[in-house]
Amino acid sequence: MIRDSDISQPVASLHDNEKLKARSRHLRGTISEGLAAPLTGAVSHDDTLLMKFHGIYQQDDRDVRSERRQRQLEPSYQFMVRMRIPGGQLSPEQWLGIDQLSRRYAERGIRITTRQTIQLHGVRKRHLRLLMQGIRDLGLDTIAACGDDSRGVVCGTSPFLSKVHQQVNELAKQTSDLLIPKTGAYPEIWYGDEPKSIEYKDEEPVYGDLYLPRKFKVGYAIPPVNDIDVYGQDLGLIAIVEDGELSGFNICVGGGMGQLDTRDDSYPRLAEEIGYIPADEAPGFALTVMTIQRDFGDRKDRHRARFKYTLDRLGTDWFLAELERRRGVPLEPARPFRFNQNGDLLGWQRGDDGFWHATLYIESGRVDGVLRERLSGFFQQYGGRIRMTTNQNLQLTHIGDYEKEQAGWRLQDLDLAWRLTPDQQAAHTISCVALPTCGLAMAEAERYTPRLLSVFETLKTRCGIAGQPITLRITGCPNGCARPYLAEIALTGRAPGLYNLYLGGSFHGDRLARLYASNVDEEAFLGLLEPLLESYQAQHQPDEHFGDFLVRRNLLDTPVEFVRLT
Ligand code: SRM
Ligand code: SF4
Repeated sequence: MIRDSDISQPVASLHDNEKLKARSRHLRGTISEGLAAPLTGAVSHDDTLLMKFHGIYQQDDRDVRSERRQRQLEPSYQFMVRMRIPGGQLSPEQWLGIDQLSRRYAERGIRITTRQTIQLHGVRKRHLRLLMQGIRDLGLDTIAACGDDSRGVVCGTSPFLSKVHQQVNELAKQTSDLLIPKTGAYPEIWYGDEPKSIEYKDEEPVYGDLYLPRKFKVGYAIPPVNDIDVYGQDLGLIAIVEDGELSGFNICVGGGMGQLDTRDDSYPRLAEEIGYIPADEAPGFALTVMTIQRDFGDRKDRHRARFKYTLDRLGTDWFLAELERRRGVPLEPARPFRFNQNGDLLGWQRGDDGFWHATLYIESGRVDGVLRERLSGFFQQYGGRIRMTTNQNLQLTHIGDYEKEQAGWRLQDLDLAWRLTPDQQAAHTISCVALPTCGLAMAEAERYTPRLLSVFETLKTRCGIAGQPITLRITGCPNGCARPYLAEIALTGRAPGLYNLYLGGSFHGDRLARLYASNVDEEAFLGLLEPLLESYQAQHQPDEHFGDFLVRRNLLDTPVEFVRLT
């Protein structure tokens, strides 16, 4: 039972999701009963919400939704299962195991996400437990990959490039372990474990009965690469390296992309830098920040519940004072560092210890069909490690000098070598899943990407800037899963074939793009981009990126309004 004294808001005013969490016995609900119900492929509304905390989303195949409705059939229910892989690292055996599970239980291959983990789509209810046990047998799990909790902690660039990279990666893993929910519901429901006790009350010492008001995202970036988009995280930690050693982290708070086109009081927000902490404090520091959000986040209005809104409502000064009260010491001033890009470094790189690492381009992170076959073939004879990136790409890490040449030949043989040096524009483009699985998608994203890349390339060539990398991101709705508002050019879905066009983010991911045109189709947005790209070609300064050029020349000050949807 929750009491008013447990939280900063009266219990009666809580959002229904909060009340559901409170009575769920730490996320048990009636999930087990729902899995056993044979007459439907779905689970109850409440259990769909609780299952998110277990890393599982109920979805339906939207391509066949209306046809099934006409035939008076229930939607084609299926589940998306998201793994929690802090830092995104896997062994080849784990990859091959996931590949097998995806063939057996999922209908859409493997999907690398923008938070460097893996999702399997199209899993039927009857296969869920088998899949979850298969994931456990690989030494992995899905707990808190979704839900109102701390999501998988992301960590930038290859952990094996230097000692500092390894240390930061280890801290990311420790942070993830510290922030993970402790409920016994997960092993009980998915593995059939006996409950440790029927008293659930002490199970969640940090989260309590209500968990968090909303999701909470933590990310570690290692300059000069801002591949994780640190300014889009609820809590971002930027590694500060002094005399070749990791000294600590600059802290930034309150980033987030999600917004609703229907609410003016929802918006993407850039995380603000507030100070510096010594390196070994990082995991505990993340816990302190998360508990401030736990105690003060809005539990009435879910659209205003993210940490960014807590900060804007109560103020950064208030937050700093609360942080100091809980830590006992103020933050030190932020220290100097520099980012020079926010995409992945594709191709081969050599670490300080002499090992090689290769980053392969994977369009929209989708690994299915021939690509899945080829990657499996490669990993069957591969002695290194694997890492997913936050730009949906795949990294082969820890390849010795003597193995590099052989790995190169194998990549050639399997027609994978071109992925080390893909087309510049493709390498700087990411898109979210969207249709047909995402229930919130209003327009295509992943499935539209090949065509978008082709028409955009043609336009760039016509404007004389074919080789210029420009960050381009597309999402099927304004929620921002591909972090569009940090790109130089972004399209966010409004309706089938129609997008809002955002322009002017920075190449380093440290400035928000602005809405330039609403509800534009392909012809319209290409038409709007053409004169801007031409001006850029003719007038940009040496090394100036497209987004910086648009802002310097004030070309975004007058947004263009197009067809308004009724
Ligand atoms: Fe996301 C919801 C997919 C990264 C902001 N996101 C969803 C759901 C679960 C739709 C839903 O709620 O029903 C999508 C599932 C689609 C599907 O069929 O798989 C979904 N989000 C994804 C992924 C798979 C996109 C991708 O193509 O890679 C990413 C999975 C990350 C992971 O492994 O954990 C993904 N989502 C993000 C990011 C990027 C990031 O974290 O770096 C963001 C923006 C950052 C942020 O959180 O502000 C993001 N997703 C959202 C939001 C908006 C949240 C908000 O504050 O308003 C939603 C909607 C919601 O939560 O209500 C959402
Ligand atoms: Fe779905 Fe929207 Fe996220 Fe794309 S941005 S995956 S459409 S919620």
